[in-house]
Amino acid sequence: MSTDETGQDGTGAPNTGAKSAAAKADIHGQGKGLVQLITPSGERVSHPEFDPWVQDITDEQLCALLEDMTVIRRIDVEATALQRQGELALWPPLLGQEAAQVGSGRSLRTDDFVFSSYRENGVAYCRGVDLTDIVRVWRGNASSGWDPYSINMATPQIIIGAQTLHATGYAMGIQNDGADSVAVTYFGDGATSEGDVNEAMVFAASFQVPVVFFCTNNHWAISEPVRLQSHIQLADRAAGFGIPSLRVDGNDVLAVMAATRVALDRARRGGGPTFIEAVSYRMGPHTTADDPTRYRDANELEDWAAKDPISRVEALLDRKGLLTEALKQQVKVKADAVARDMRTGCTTMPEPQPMDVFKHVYSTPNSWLDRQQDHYARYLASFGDPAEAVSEEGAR
Ligand SMILES: Cc1ncc(C[n+]2csc(CCOP(=O)(O)OP(=O)(O)O)c2C)c(N)n1
Ligand SMILES: [Mg+2]
Repeated sequence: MSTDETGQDGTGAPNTGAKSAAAKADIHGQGKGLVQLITPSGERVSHPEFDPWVQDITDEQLCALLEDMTVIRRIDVEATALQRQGELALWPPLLGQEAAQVGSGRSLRTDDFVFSSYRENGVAYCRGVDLTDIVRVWRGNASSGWDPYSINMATPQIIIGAQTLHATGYAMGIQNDGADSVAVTYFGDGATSEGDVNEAMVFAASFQVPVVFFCTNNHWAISEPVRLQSHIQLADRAAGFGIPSLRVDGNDVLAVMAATRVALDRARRGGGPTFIEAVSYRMGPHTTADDPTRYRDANELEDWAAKDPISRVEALLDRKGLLTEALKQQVKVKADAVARDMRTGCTTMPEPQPMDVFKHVYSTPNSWLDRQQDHYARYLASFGDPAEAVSEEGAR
């Protein structure tokens, strides 16, 4: 921990003035107390406490992690292009957060259940989501992308932090069932200031339920910097709830994996919740509707680009003599194929029909909705057959 409980930087200096601004920036950067196993230049550094949690990861698995991260970056680039081409209404990029998502996503068991925000498209990829389902909602084609039980991941939550309550409730269910699966909830730095997240942590701690609070500190909540949201490290907020926390380099896929495994293990053994702060950076805009150049310094982006999660795994593999042309080609082919499938799925998905608006409102029929449905069907019929209208137009 690099700060005391008053948010001071350990030098006794109060949080005012220029010195304090620097201290706060350091609190949220890659300062002391950060678990790191791969440095930005690709050096594997030893960490006695966390090394054992990833000692089973083979060179082949490291290559697979590189592939995953490259694929999700490719998905992100493709989806951003689809939005720019008018095929999607909006897209929330995850550029820079690949290690946080893959390191944690690949640590989960199939029977664990994920409750995420809108940005965890990489986690969804790890859960095996159909890529067309990822973009379905962003195309405005459906109100929900997939059946949560098909991949044990709820569809993305837009209401900031609400998913943490769902995860805690689900974890209470796991506890009642006597199962050893875990609910894992993903949210951002900004979400930690929301009532929902705080309430979820109170309940999780009170009942010691198997939930992992995975907070991706990407330094920004739209245009609000994390240093304004919290004068202490976010991981230290958990202590106030009696929840143990880990602060990990979120751009280091192995460190994230180790931390997630620690938290999952504790939860499975009945040890209750853990809060993980994955320190990363949102290298792109908040969404495709945002222009971050209006509120953040280009130097900041440059600093974080030097800590890129993908290039550091490439550097590590290179040091090991594993970054061959064949591997690079294999990863590229896979990423291109996934992006192509997503694009095809997006541009060829059938348009929803007007009456579909009544689907999935209630699980059982009810007369009130039936009446509305009949009324709407009659209203639509009053326009005649749209296909005929088009052909008459053509004949004129
Ligand atoms: C309850 C609620 N308040 C406000 C918003 C508007 N909003 C959308 S994203 C966002 C910022 C979230 O920041 P953070 O939690 O750090 O997640 P990030 O977007 O950085 O992944 C806000 C305030 C919302 N969707 N829900
Ligand atoms: Mg954020």
